[in-house]
Amino acid sequence: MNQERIRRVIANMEAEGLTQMIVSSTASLYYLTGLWMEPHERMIALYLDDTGRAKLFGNEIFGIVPPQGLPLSVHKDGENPVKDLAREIRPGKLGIDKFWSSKFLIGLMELRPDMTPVQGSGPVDKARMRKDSLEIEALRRSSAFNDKVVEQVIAKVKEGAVENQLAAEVNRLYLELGADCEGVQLVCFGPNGADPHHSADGTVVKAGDSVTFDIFIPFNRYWCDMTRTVFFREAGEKQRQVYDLVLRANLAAIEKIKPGVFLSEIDKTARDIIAEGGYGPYFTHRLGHGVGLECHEPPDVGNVSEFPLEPGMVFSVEPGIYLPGEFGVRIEDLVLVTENGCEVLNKAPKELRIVE
Ligand SMILES: [Mn+2]
Repeated sequence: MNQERIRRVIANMEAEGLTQMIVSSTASLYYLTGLWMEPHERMIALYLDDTGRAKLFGNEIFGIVPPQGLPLSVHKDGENPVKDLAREIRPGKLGIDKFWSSKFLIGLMELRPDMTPVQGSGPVDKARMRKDSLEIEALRRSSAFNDKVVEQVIAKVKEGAVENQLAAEVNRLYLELGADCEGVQLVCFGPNGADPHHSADGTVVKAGDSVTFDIFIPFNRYWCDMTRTVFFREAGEKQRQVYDLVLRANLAAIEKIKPGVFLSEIDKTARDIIAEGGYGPYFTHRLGHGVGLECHEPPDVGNVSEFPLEPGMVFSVEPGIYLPGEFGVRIEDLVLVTENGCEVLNKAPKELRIVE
């Protein structure tokens, strides 16, 4: 168990008026215990109270070897998975991890009608928002790999290039550098770029297409996530104008980042620039999201994100403009909030590029 992290989680519990909770998400459990477990439909739960008493409950099939000092209670398939957990909890409020399956929660409520479940992800999510030095090193390293990969794949945008073949190439390059797995990489040509989540298909590149790469994977559990948009052979006046606007939004938002500023202000900085340029309705998503053990994790960088920035936060800054039937531009970097500003983890160039 990482005692420093547990200590921060308990302080967050106290701030939220929680005396006990259940941590169940794979990433949060790993964060606290160092155990990476994907339970799928089976049950896993770490019980934690405000005195620091912790106990892990899981199916025997996981073969859990708990870290020293963490008691483990094992159940088998066919048994009620929450039976032992129900004995452990105290009456009153119990914080529940946001993705814990309702089948376990309802089972627990049936056994313990004196327990009141409440949202319980906050304490761990907030601790995870401020990365410690080990995490920062891992995130820097992942983004450095991403910078390499994006350059190598941009160099492959040539006559006859196909979206899904470039996406496969990104995964191949990632694995070569030691990525944990393969992922779903977004590669979008021309009008496909107007869909922020277009999945790479058999589309072949044409002269004048915008080419967007949004590529992300974990290395050693910590994610990178970056987007670059280039143009194939030529870029028209409108494409240049839109690119310039998105780049200015990206740079202005980054410029604004320092401890104490609200996340919503960072979002607004980028959004105002795009709106003033006349494309407000075409920037359809939040500015960014936290990144760490998950590709998308708190905090949200959006217009309702009333969190002040704190040193150690890592999140994406990814303004975009999406013009249906025409093209799309998104430029995304990961940033680390420092004591007096921020460090941009991605170094791949951002000036407008026309390839081949
Ligand atoms: Mn992203």
